[in-house]
Amino acid sequence: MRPMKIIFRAFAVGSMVAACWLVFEQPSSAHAVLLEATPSANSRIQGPDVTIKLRFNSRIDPDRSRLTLALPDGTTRKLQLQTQNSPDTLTSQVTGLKAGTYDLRWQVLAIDGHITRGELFFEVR
Ligand SMILES: [Cu+2]
Repeated sequence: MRPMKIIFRAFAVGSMVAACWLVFEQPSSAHAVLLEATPSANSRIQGPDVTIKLRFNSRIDPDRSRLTLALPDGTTRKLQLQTQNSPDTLTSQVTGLKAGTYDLRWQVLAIDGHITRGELFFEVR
């Protein structure tokens, strides 16, 4: 009985590892991941007008994606997305930014139907 028990345990652990791999690895292959950002994370840039550009690893549905900017005073501003020059990139032009720290939040819908979100901080001087 003992060897059978060990074999069963090994099988159970192996199945769990396989299940985790399916849950965590498989869907992420087409999720939108941020590859490049302007302004880059934690950078200091010159205001008051800033061009925002986010490039992802997959095509983005601009109608179901949004950029929000949290201002130094704590309020948020929904950013107007520009017409896409490239299907994997979102751009926006922001004007009138005063000195301070800004939090750019993005939420995007990738072609596989999954939404991903993230944020990055930058400083306007
Ligand atoms: Cu996905």
